[in-house]
Amino acid sequence: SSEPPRYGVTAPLSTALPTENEIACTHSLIEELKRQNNYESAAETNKRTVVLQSLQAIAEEFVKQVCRAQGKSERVANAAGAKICTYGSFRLGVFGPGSDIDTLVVAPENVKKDDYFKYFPDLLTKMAPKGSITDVTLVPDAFVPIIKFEYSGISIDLIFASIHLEQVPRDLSLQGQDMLRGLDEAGVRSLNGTRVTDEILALVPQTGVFRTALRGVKLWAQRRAIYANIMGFPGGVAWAMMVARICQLYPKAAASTIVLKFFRLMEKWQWPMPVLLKAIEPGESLLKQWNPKLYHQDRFHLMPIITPAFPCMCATHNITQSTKLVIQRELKRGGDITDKIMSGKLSWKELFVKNTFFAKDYKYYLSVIASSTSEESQLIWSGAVESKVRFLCGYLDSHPSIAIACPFNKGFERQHKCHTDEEIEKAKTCLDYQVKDSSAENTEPKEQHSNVVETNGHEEVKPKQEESLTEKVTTVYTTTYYVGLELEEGAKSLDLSFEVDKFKGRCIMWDKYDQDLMALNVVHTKNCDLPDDVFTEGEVKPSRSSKKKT
Ligand code: 3AT
Ligand code: MN
Ligand code: MN
Repeated sequence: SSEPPRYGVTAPLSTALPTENEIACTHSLIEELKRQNNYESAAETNKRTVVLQSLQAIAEEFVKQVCRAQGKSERVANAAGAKICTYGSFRLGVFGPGSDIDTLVVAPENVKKDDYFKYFPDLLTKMAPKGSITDVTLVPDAFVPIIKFEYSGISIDLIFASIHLEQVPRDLSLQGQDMLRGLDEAGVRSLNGTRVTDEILALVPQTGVFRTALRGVKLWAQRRAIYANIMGFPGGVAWAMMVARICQLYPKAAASTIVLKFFRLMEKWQWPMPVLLKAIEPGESLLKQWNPKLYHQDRFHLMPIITPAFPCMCATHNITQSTKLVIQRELKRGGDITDKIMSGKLSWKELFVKNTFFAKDYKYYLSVIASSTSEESQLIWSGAVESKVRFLCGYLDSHPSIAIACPFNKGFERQHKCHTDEEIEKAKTCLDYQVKDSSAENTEPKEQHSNVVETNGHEEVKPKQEESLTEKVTTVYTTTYYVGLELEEGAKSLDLSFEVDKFKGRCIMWDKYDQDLMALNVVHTKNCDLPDDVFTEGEVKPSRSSKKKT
């Protein structure tokens, strides 16, 4: 007998073929995705292929050079080899015009991380066409050590792994636990980006259907501001696994049906039952895998979505009570809209309507403002604070007066030109961005503060002003993360100082924190006091209520 291959940990829910209407809805979904600029042209994609071929040649040369430097024979150096693998949206086949290429260099065991950071950057600029490599940034001490750069205008994230083989053939497969032998945690993490994406693709019945549905889901999640692992939402890999699971349950369905079922099943999912693409198999090595029966910390995962490659891990451990609620609310909205799309009452563009996080969803916000007086320190400081905002949200979730504490999924960068100490202090809380008006109605044109330079969105950063001889101009760089607050009914006190102090303490515990350069302020902001730059064109900023404060 020729049974069809079965995907997933349970039998499918339906093996029905798509109806004509479902196929038509899939076509209109693809049309809408095209209108939304979600696909890039064939010429652009060809450029990516050329860049990857070049990186493969550079990686091989890199390994050769290291072998020679180690005194190995020319024969050994030539046979050592290297392999360029990809992960992320490029590997999944859901990349758009602005996507980077997430790339991994696999090298034989004698080539180490230090060699990578010592040799690779120079070789890159030497071997790539002149002028095509720009903005090279080395991050050797990151969670996943990485070299970032632009190659012919394409952003590249390049990570590195050294495996236990003497030779790395171009057709090497990274599947199987054997590949992880002898690796430390960092090595495993570097390899697993590719291992996980490869597994996901292997575990869905129809790759094309999966990709189209995932494009729709990713665009929806981005527009609804519920896409960002670091802030406590699912990231790209987690959304991909959710969609993949739906594809397993409806192995013959069209993409439009997958999108609808995705909303309906994920909204009603019996959390904390995990989303699994395959059974978690015991490992041969000592590497820890997700296991709430064994590990206490795994029991706190509110929406566990588990990666399919050994060691299986939870991709959504950052999700909080509030982000879970907001995600479920959005899933409901998505399902309701998609229902109407499938019955011809709405079109797909309705699904992709921008969120109303600032324009409507909350009356009160916390502004978490990381500031610094140098651009370089601001880059690392804002990153450190960003990675902690979800903890603040977690503390707030436990506050009796707070029903929801939901972070916006990205920060807002601003620059402030300050002439006095007083102005510097104001800038650190972005008060110079707030438009003060005493009138009850907020209808007159907004005054622009002269010392404000907008850096958000597509506006260009103005060049630094010349310092005049008589006055010293200090530029304060700020990055603001917003947390929307929904109060419990009848809540009276809103003293959040305990939670805020705990959060601040956690941020400044960071070993690179420098109190002379960096500051962190958390301030209450009412919806009508939100700075203009958080609103996009066509959005109406909430106005002051007609009741005047006395
Ligand atoms: P784009 O099309 O690039 O926007 P993507 O899904 O490829 O979407 P990223 O390039 O940001 O998204 O991330 C690709 C993978 O890299 C996802 C995750 O496994 C890993 N990754 C991203 N950021 C981090 C990080 N800060 N720390 C560890 N891993 C990360
Ligand atoms: Mn990417
Ligand atoms: Mn990336």
